[in-house]
Amino acid sequence: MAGRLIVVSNRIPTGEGGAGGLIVALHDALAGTGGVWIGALPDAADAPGETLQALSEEPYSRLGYTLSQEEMENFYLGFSNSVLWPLCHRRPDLVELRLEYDASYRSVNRRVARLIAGIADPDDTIWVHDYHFFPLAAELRACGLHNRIGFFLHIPFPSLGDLSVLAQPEDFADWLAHYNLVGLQTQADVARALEMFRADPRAEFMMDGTVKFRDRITSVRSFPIGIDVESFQRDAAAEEERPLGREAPETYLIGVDRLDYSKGIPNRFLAFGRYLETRPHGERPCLLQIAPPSREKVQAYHDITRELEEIAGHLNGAFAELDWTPLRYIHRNVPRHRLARLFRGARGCLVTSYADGMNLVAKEYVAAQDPADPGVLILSRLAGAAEELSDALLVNPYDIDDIANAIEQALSMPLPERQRRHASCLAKVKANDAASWARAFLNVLSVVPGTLAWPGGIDQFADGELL
Ligand code: ADQ
Repeated sequence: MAGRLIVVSNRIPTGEGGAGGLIVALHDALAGTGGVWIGALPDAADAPGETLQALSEEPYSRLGYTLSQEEMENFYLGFSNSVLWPLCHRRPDLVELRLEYDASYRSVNRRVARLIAGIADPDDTIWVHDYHFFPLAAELRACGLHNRIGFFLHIPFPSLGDLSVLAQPEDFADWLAHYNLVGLQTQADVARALEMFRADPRAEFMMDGTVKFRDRITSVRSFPIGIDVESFQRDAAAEEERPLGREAPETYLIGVDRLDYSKGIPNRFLAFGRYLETRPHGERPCLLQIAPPSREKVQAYHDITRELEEIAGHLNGAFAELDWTPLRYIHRNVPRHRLARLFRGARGCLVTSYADGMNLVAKEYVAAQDPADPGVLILSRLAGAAEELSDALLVNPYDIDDIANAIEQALSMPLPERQRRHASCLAKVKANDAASWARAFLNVLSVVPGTLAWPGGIDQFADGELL
């Protein structure tokens, strides 16, 4: 890469610890090449930030801008998390359309583009992350930037039908076409993105697989995200010396999620209850569910929190005994090294998302296992991870009996079958870790066709003038 790498994400890492796969992957990519990471500062201000604040210079510079309180509500909780999040997670019924959300989303993207344009050199590569910034490349182009700009969407690509719920659905394809490369988690996501372009009369498919959209050329490819396998394995093995003690019951399954309606936690609880009704005599396994609440100001998140408390209460009411609480439901964040230890001790892990870009918990659970005596991953076939981890126990997250049967199967699975399934999943997790994900994306971004449909600069003409 000739110039610097400029990474843009909604949040910028501001402190020590709490590093998930994404942060680690981007940190490695930036530390290797040098560059800049730009994102919003965690605390909202009275007014939108019109400048970038330097947070650090080593080993790469981190620059933050402030969102105003109004933007937190309308851009972040509003358009990003009450329109785009449900839309991409196949819940158009939860979409809340409001003019002020739409206006704030566009104006934040415009302002962030201006801030980036103020520091970008012509040979810098810009890598934009996630649904908060669909229109960012279009805004950067409007500022006159011709740089290579890539986009990675961490969540599922919406279906064509769901897109029509947007007030101006035609903007969506146009926004994406301003990127040189659109990276998605799975082949299924790529298929949905191409379906959207195919249905759009402004798009044309080129012989080399790229999409020509008006005067622009864009490429759409899948780059399944991975985790930092070695560090997770190290944590899990090192912590093994420290017994879990009262932190975990003797025989348990684990679920770890941000508390979100897309993660399918109610059906997981109901399926565990169904399993308990029919379990073999004398077995008393527990489900340890760790799910810190998120985005609580959004009604749908408030509702799912209440629903889960109700189901958990019923389940423990029906099955608990004096010395056995079947469901332990914890609303806190757990430090990563303890999480790795809890994964290693669990006989199974339940990932039952109704829709999920990838689901890193599934990969972390596989990495944390002892290969000699591994637990079993029960994985929703609607999570992106299922495309790679086909030797997990794949379940339909809408089918409670299917999940209950998988729990029974996991708890009674003979050792050779557990080892075989685990070895197959681990090989896939290792083959595609966080660092190789970032490398693969940046390599492709550096070779995909440039922005313009015709070298020489159709860009100098106004949109549509030549069409
Ligand atoms: P998320 O929806 O946040 O990510 P996921 O991929 O599972 O979902 O990542 C969650 C991360 O947070 C994992 O690293 C997990 O260990 C950690 N975590 C969750 N609960 C925790 C807790 N209580 N304590 C400590 N750590 C916790 C989005 C998309 C996913 C996609 C990722 C990355 O929704 O589909 O896989 O981005 O692209």
